[in-house]
Amino acid sequence: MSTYLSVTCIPTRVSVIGAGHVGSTLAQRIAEKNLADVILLDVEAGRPKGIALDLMEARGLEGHDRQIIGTDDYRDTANSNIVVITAGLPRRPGMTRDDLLRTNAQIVIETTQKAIAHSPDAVLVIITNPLDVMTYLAWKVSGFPSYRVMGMAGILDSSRFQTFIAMELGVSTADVHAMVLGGHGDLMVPLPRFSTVSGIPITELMDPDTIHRLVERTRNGGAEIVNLMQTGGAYFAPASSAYTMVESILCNQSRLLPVASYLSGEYGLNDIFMGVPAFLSCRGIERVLELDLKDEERDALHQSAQAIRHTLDDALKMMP
Ligand code: TXD
Repeated sequence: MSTYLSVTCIPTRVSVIGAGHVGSTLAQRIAEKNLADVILLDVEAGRPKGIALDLMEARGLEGHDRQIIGTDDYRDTANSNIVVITAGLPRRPGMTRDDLLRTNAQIVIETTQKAIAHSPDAVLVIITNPLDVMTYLAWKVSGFPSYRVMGMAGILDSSRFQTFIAMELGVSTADVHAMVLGGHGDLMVPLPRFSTVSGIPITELMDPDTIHRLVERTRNGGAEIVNLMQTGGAYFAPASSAYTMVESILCNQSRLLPVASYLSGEYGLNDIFMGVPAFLSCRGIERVLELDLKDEERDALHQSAQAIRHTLDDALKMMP
């Protein structure tokens, strides 16, 4: 009889809370790129279970052996390395902005509390809108150190800017690097000076009017897709953006990515989550990078912060 070495195999686990468009597409990306096992959770068990089974049945064709579990039971999410919160409601007819804020705030608070009870050492990645405010609430209720909580938006906004630059110049997206900071809203701050084609700032490749047009299209990137689709919003690029964060954390890549990070003095801002460049490693946010901004760029960032602060104050007032 042969003797087998007794080893404990602990698979890498990512829990995705909310099995809607973004959540299910993210689950697919994580499993099919063979990055980690995925637990997909939603309020009702049927949808996540069905999606998980569907993804499992594609494993042979996609060439991986990752486990995908669908559930409505937080116990199944235990010991996740990363918890991604995508749970939330879209705005419905007759619903005010405040109604949506209150509803999503309650959902994010509840799902964060339940998820971290079973994964106290996880890194939290928030996706639910309004993004910067929801990330703050999740951090507050989690009691986690701020480097273990972050929000996804800047990568998506930068990816949109990158696409528009590549389309305008007719060059490969691979050669374009774009940087968008600030909140995930109308006042986000695309930075042309820090956006390049093979290292050349776009300010040397395009006239100011063209850049302005691309900046405006980036700011309206989400709305452009909602208007085209009529029901629902973007989810492929958002899922790819979240995947990029998850990969950088799990693989300890230390990629420099714009993410909603907690600021305590950086850029002259305090006690707020907002999109800034940060290094993502297995610990979470390794370090926020402070760019040397021009006065007008800094002013734009502060204006964006003011808008987040305003919504955050409203959200905090609504909380019990
Ligand atoms: O850049 C970004 N951060 C964003 C944010 C880009 C795209 C989408 N963005 C926001 O993510 C969007 O405005 C929403 O707030 C979330 C999720 O978007 P998605 O398109 O995936 O929404 P869906 O398809 O409506 O899915 C939401 C799911 C749905 O299956 C609900 O049943 C579930 O969330 N849900 C819950 N799951 C668990 N627990 C609770 N309480 C719950 N409530 C709703």
